[in-house]
Amino acid sequence: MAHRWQNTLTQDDVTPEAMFLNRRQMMAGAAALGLGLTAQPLLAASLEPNSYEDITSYNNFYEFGTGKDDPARYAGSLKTSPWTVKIDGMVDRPGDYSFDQIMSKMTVEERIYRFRCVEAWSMVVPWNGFELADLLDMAGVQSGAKYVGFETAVRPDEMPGVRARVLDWPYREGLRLDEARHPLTIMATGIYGKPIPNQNGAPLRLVVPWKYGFKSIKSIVRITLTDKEPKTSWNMANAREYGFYSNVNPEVSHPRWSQATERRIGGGLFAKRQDTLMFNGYDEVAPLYKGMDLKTYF
Ligand SMILES: Nc1nc2c(c(=O)[nH]1)N[C@H]1C(S)=C(S)[C@@H](COP(=O)(O)O)O[C@H]1N2
Ligand SMILES: [Mo]
Repeated sequence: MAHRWQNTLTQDDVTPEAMFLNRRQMMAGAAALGLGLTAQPLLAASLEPNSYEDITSYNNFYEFGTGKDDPARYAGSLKTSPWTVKIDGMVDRPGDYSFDQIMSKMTVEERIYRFRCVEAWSMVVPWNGFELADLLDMAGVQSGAKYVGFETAVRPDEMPGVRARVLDWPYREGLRLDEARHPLTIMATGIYGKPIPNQNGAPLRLVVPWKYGFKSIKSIVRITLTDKEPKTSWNMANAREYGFYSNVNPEVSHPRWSQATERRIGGGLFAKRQDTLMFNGYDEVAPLYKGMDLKTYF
């Protein structure tokens, strides 16, 4: 049966969680034997993903409340089908694209990424998704475009959190076009080979693994190409604490806490904190910021 979160024409059938785990053990075994491995499996072997339970029960999704367990409790009321993403601004083919229309054109793959929240906790998540660059190409980015803006759905009837004015809804995020087109930047549509749960941003959400988690905006309904830096929710709420770039950087403290270390979710109460890595360990993005003072453009 065709699953609506992935394109069965270009992708093998969904990876069941059990198979996924077996494959990981295989990779670890192969690594121990010194067998040649490509970069992606090596990455898979070196990152121990959090459990499905951790990933889907400890969440930030303020449209459903500010508590970590509010999204899992309340996001079930979000109606994610049918779903439409408006792509507008500086594109050749603006329009309302249905989720199914998008998925019929995209190639879904698995990406195991570290995920670092600005609150200094972290997880490792096995996402399923496609590269944002492919979606941008589908709409045809015009030559003057320099930024991409994103917006989350606002549905007071389905989202109890938006009745409170904690943020100026819709939740907004943005990337520079070169960040958006970077091959690490994905739109996630699944976790552990299952459709992405509502609390994690169904039916599609951004994942930018070298930036603090709040940049990875959930349940996207609008993508706008522009030549001006888009307004972003956390920067609008508190510009001193949350910049537009928000690259993970252990050397730049949040005004109220250090970013040098992080607490890995699922490690237990007495687990040792681990060091936070520059760009969350994704050094390949460093050239994007060449010549920029990352203390000023934080
Ligand atoms: N629309 C929307 N997107 C959002 C948020 C939110 O409150 N609303 N929270 C952000 C924050 S702060 C984090 S850490 C991540 C959490 O993603 P997760 O719950 O899948 O781990 O989602 C981000 N995307
Ligand atoms: Mo976060």
